[in-house]
Amino acid sequence: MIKILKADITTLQVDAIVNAANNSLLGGGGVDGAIHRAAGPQLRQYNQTLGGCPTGEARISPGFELPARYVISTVGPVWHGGNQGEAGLLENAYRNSFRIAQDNGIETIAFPAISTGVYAYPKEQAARIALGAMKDFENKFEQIIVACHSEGDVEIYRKISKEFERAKG
Ligand code: AR6
Repeated sequence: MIKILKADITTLQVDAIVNAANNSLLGGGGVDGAIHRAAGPQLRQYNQTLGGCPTGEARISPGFELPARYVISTVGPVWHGGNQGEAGLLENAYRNSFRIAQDNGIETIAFPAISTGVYAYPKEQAARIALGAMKDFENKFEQIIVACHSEGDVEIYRKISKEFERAKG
């Protein structure tokens, strides 16, 4: 089941929340900053042992002080206009997050809208890629949550979701 919600991802009681991190995995602004603040300083300490993460890949850490058991950090692409492999990299970020979740027995997982903040990926195009990957993994998970930061983002995801349903016929 895929659920689209307006939520602060740091408050969700799921097996794993996904972080839209940067290559260092050591924290930043946006959702990354919020997750590091809520998890506490141990997340940064733990991530220092991981040695960073290339764009499109994912790494897993304990959730520390978060209600979620794990944080899966992935790095989405910076938007440079769309001709620099951004779509493939964003898709990889979602798919590799799902794969590492499966490897760790995770059944409930929440995602933010990766790359659509500081990294400036156009929101509708990003939602189409996110929901496409989510549909492919839907039957492998008990619950997949899209944690939107605003009502506007909820509307974008709902609209794209309806497009997918219609295309399915
Ligand atoms: N819960 C859910 N979504 C959130 C939250 C939250 N608490 N806070 C922000 N968002 P961004 P990016 C949404 O900029 O574009 C960091 O500095 C936000 O509204 O967090 O992948 C990293 O260290 C937007 O829809 O991530 C990197 O340097 C979405 O999360 C860089 O930003 C993603 O926005 C990554 O940029």
